[in-house]
Amino acid sequence: MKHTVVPLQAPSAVLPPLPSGSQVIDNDHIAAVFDEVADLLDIEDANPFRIRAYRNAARTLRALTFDVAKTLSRGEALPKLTGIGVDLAGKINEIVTTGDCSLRQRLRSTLPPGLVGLLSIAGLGPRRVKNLYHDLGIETAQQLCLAAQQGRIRHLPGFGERMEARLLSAAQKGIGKDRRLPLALVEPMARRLTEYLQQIPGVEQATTAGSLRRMRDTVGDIDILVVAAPSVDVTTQFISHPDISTVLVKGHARASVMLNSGMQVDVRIVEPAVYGAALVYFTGSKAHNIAIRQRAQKLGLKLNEYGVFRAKNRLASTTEVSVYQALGLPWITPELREDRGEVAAALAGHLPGLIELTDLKGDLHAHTHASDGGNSLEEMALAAQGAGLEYLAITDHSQSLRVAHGLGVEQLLKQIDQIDALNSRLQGMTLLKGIEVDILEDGNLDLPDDILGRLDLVVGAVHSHFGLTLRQQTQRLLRAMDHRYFTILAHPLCRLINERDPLNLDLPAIIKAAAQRGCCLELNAQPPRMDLFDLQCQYAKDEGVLISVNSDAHRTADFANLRYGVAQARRGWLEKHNVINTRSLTELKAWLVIKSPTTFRG
Ligand code: DGT
Ligand code: CA
Ligand code: CA
Repeated sequence: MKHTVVPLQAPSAVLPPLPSGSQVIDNDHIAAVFDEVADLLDIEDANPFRIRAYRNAARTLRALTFDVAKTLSRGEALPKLTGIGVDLAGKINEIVTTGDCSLRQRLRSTLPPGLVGLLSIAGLGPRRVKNLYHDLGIETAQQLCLAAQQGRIRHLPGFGERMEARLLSAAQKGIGKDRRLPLALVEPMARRLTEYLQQIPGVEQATTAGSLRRMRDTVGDIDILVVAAPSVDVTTQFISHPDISTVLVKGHARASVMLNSGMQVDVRIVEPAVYGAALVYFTGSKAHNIAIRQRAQKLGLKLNEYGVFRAKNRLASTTEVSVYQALGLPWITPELREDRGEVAAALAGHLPGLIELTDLKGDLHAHTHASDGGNSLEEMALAAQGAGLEYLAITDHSQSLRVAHGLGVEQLLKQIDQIDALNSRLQGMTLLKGIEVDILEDGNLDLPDDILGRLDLVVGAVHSHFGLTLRQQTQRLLRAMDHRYFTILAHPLCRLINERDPLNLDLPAIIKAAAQRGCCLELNAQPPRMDLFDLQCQYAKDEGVLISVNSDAHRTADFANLRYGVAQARRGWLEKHNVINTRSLTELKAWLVIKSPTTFRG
């Protein structure tokens, strides 16, 4: 992930847009352009002398007592200035006459667009941005927050725990304003608040509700339900939390605030006696609440956030189980509460037996430092084992993905040997040989058949040409899936939450094709991906397609993300048998053999 081949959009501006060529540009502005060029060259690891030349020139320009643009507009030549030779004088001319400098434009268009934005985060200079990008693949403020929350930044040379905390707080500023954030990013924000609330004397419990409790892939705002006696003043203490920037509402039984991150938080305080009913209500979804209220009406009952009532008589309110029971329903897990048939299924006794994290026996998509990962084969194997898995497929990138140091045939052959050698030493963990092979623009795969045929499995993925038309993109994927060694389509939609839209695809056609060809579709558990979406998993399941819930781990810590994948799978109604990597290694190997070319190729 964090492949640098995101489509090149207009980079977010650090500088104000440059005036058009006809306007006069002052020395400070030219200096700012040179400073940015120096920053960008620094991130690009350019020659230090060249970088210093731009910084020195910027300093010289700021110290001048005359206006460069005015001099040039009078048709006069610039006097000889310290540190500004022919080349830089030409650049000054270019900025003054065209309004911009082509070098700056080129640098901005070849570096991931988010990097320029990272430079504006307090505490981050080009050197640190470069380290974050090269060592952890961090390109955007959102990715920086996620990495900081996971404690991955402190280990970089020259960073440390305090710097990580400072960067997290700086990078979070405003990130959640006007947009939904990935679940994994919001969870720790909510945890800090619930832990704080929990410590307030008289508070019995503080629980997250809303979309966060339903484990939706993105969260609009944080909802917290607090249980306390009415005599306890919860909100006065709550609003003194350091993460809070603005108090929107403050009453005795509720508060709404904005965090520094721009996320809104709604807190409701209830008495223990109505906890269950309130939790059902504030967990939602709204659509589910409406569906169960209709169920209550059918039974001649009334349902609200205080309980289930027959006339004035309260039948249930203390626990969620009792509330559902009073409606003649079994307890419904929060992930299913979306009004997508769960009430009817509950009534009929047909609620799915949803997959659990402990059902996963392996992971079929992971990287090592052979491509853009951060750890060795052995480190990844041991970390996967530590996460409770018995097998792990190593699927580094293929050659055409140059920014991720994709593997060519020779390197892959070498890795195959390394995996064989390591497998003979490992106990209770088996590495499978795979590749995350690029699906090229025409639907061909990025490596020849004779090498793909030597692997245990082939994970195909799109990392370029995101903007094809619906027809072209669909044909491209169908063609790739036709390939005789194709096993799993990775992150089928290629979306990155808040950063890249899903591909333009005829997904039902892809799902049908997967069913016919016996390919799996991936549910990629990286927090910014979460791809397939929940509804699409449900659709794939109905069409008989197997899903592979994969971490796409680039580092040992990434196996922790499998939790989010399983949550999304549960939201998609998936049961253990719908997910290929719940199978034991023996069963999986048998399936991979059956899927082998001779049997499978139609
Ligand atoms: P979000 O914040 O957009 O990620 O999604 P939710 O589901 O957390 O929505 P939110 O925060 O507006 O409301 C939290 C829960 O409160 C929601 O899931 C159900 C309940 N709720 C809010 N407004 C209404 C309403 O007008 N009617 C009903 N029945 N329930 C509501
Ligand atoms: Ca919410
Ligand atoms: Ca809310």
